[in-house]
Amino acid sequence: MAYCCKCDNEFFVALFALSLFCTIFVLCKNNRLVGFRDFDKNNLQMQRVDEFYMRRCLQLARCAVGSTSPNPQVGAVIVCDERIIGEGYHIRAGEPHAEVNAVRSVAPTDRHLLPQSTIYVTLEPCSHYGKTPPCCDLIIKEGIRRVVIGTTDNNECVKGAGIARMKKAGIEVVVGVLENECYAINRPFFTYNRLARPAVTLKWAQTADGFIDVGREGGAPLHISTPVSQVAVHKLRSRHDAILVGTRTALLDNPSLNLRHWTGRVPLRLVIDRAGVLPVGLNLFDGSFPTVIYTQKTIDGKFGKNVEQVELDFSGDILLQILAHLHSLKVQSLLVEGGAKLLQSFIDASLWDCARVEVNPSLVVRSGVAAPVLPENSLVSREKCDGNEILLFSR
Ligand code: AOF
Ligand code: ZN
Repeated sequence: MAYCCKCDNEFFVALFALSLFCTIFVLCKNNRLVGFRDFDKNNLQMQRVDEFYMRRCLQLARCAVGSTSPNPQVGAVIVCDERIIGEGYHIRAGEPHAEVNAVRSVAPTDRHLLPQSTIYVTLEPCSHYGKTPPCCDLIIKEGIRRVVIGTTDNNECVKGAGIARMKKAGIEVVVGVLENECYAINRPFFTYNRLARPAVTLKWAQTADGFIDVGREGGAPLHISTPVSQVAVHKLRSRHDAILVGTRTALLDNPSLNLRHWTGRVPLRLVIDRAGVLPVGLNLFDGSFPTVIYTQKTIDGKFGKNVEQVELDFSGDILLQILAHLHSLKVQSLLVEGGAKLLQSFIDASLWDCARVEVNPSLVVRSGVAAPVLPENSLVSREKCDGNEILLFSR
């Protein structure tokens, strides 16, 4: 009988392929195929753990709300074997960053654990010498083996350089855990860096039929807010670096633009007075807090302490000049409180980021100063506050 070696080989190859196929089939059926499934499971578990600790970082970062500008709010947590061994947050500009406070908080008995630890931080660790030294160098020096970051820092001096330096030092770096939340806590900071201007919030209150005031040349303003919703307004003020009003609002309402129903830092008070008509007796010029007057021509000796006059070219675009001036002062967030003309000019120039509009549903005046008009489709949320409706818009 002729012996065919080729047929024999083909037979064994076919048999081998069949047995391999059967083995894979059985393993898959019984969920026993190690590899992708376990890898996915571990990855998912790791992601959940990372998000858990990042949430704690966000809690910490929020402890400094309203106090860090022009720096961002940042929280950091150091974890070893599922135990938080250190945590901290950035409290005030000029003071240590979150990572520094977290490292400092580690007990002497736990310091040796740092090389086996993960540091979680809401913002990319900085790589530059500002008022404080680079945090990425501290992380490298301490030998921390893994860094989990919420979002990158878009400050010109950092922009990925912190991540690059840590990776180069052999550290495992994960970026983008709870990125949206980590971005949201520092929206003004990111806007300021991205657009070279402060983030602009527009704020007004209006009647049910769309007026912000009755037409008046004196007398008391219309009460649209309630005592409770006023508290929310002052809280909003405390979250901004500066507040701006126009000449007519300053003259008719005589606002103080300070914080009476909430605590915190009083924003820089700003008023536009092109022709220098505002009387020195206004609350804005009481010297209790700094005030800037944007004017065409400064008047010597008219105002006391804490009042500065800044000249603008009123034949040009004054909004851009104001925003540029505020950028130079490192003002990252501006609240525009009126009047209607000034608010509308920010809307028309697309120089706004969000708006808070309070509507009193039971107040109808039929005529007066019409409320500004925002672009269609910009409403993002509505909620109730003491019977009034608070509408939030975003561009
Ligand atoms: C961090 N962690 O907690 C903060 C960071 O003048 P400095 O030294 O305080 O630097 C300010 C810049 O550092 C700030 O603009 C931002 O880019 C970053 N802030 N970085 O690693 C922190 N607050
Ligand atoms: Zn830093």
